[in-house]
Amino acid sequence: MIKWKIHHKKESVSTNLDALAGKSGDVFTADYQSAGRGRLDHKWESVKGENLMMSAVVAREEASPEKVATLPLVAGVAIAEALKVDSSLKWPNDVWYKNKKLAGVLCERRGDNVIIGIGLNVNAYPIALKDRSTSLKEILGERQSVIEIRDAILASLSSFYQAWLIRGFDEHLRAIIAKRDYLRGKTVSVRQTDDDSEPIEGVCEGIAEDGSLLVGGERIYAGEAHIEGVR
Ligand code: BT5
Repeated sequence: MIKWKIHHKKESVSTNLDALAGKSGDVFTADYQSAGRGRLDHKWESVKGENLMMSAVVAREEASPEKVATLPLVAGVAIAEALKVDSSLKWPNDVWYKNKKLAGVLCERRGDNVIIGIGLNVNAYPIALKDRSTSLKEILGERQSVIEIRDAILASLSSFYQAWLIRGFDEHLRAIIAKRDYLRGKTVSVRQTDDDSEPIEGVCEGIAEDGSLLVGGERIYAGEAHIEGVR
């Protein structure tokens, strides 16, 4: 088990920025982020004091960039397995409950480390995103302890991360992910991040051994997937 060391702030700009000063095993948390980040130029919205925002630092070790590409999925499944709700994983880095987003993961490679940023709506979701986000409180009907959930996720992250370091993105891990795969079997439209091409549309066949999304026989490495009727 990784022995995590927590560094908490009431207010941060972004815990992923705080984590730049960390070493392997450090975890940076905050009650509020003034400029929480998602992928690309997306924002991660805070609701003061209500939710989990944390960035765990792990050693990159000998993990190749290709291998690190599967880490957001490993973090996502670690979150999903730690929660007491039946959540799904939405490629590449989200945890959803039914048709709403519950948590997001932002992994960044920095020097010898990877920063695993996790935002999870524990007791509130941003009002402006009410049509497409939810919280554990909304699902379970009562307030949840942010600290208990933080600790459950860190324990789960520790075991999934260590298994991944040893065995990689193997069949066993992929089978756990496949059971929670939100997109598999659905007709999706995926806007690719790296080019200006038309979105790829087709039935999603799941996630491949390199972490890419399989749609209509094509492998998609970075992008945003949409299902008709769901924002
Ligand atoms: C993510 O990006 O989902 C990654 C979010 C990672 C946030 C954590 S918090 C701790 C650490 N420090 C940081 O600064 N970041 C990490 P992406 O897939 O790009 O999704 C971003 C999109 O999710 C936004 O464009 C909104 O549509 C939506 N969103 C923003 N805040 C949300 C929230 N609290 N709940 C649900 N959806 C949200």
